[in-house]
Amino acid sequence: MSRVYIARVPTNIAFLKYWGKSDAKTQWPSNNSLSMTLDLYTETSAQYVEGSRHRLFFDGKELAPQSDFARKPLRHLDVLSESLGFKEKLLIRSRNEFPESCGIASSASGLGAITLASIACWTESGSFESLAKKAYTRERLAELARLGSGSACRSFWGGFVCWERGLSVQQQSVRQIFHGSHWPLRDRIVILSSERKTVSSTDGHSLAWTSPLFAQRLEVLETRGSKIQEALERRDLSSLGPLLEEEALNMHEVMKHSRPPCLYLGGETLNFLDELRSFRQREHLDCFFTLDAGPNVHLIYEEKDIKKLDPLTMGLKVLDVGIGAGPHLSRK
Ligand code: 2P0
Repeated sequence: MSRVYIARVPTNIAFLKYWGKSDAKTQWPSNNSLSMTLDLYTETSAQYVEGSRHRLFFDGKELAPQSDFARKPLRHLDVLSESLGFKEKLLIRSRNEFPESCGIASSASGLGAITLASIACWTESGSFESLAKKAYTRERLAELARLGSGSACRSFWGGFVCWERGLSVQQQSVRQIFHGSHWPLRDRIVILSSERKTVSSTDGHSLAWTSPLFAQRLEVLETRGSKIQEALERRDLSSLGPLLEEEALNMHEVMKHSRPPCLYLGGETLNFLDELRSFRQREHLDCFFTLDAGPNVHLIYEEKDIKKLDPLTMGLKVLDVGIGAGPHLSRK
């Protein structure tokens, strides 16, 4: 029987957002992005399977190849096997280690995990060291994951990670800028809606250029990115927080003004953000929000304030996670 290769790849939350691509085919982003890796994983196993096609299971159930959920990972497996020259078909089993229907359908962890598990299986490698000996360094794995989903490349390191677009497709790079121990921030994800979004992130990216606010956004991002890095270096949450909020709202303004508009934020989100503002003023608390391409709110704060945050999120569905150490690979 063939061996089973198991990848655990975390999701990440962007502090400086990837929104808009300069080239979709090669997944070249329009700007640099920077994220915090979360302690929240997708676990995916891969093993050889008989037959003429890959088979994909999610949470124990086989996915029909044409289903919405299966299309992106299956296309990615084809891209990987064609570009790397691996012919064997794979049996892939995937599950998210976060509660079902919590509204965090992370393509970063999902596509990252399928990349790591499949390449580990094809090259029969049970560790990152063994992969590197076969020329699959972490950088190369991240680059291959990026072809499946841009944000997945940032999930190959723990702590704080920067994806730099460089001056050409080939020059882009991903690297850890600070280890998680530098500043173990936390993310309390407030789940305000678990419905599937109407515009996927991939479709949203292509609309960015139709927004009259996009060019202006690109002009300020370099400065904002440098300020975010400086605040991280100094572990200065009162400087970092307002930058995170400004960045999240700026991305959503671009989305809102694209044609057609991408409206990810509803009244519930805006009301919660108002509550957050008055709560932190009242309590003198350093806790700031950021947003993804969806209505849920990510509260970024320091561990010492974990209890102080409870009154704000009481009665709401939340997922409270720490900073993550990055991906893991094993085999059995
Ligand atoms: C990010 N997002 O930086 C931003 C913030 C969503 C909002 O990266 O087309 O799923 O697969 O490359 O990676 C979501 O985009 O898009 C995303 P594709 P992806 O995290």
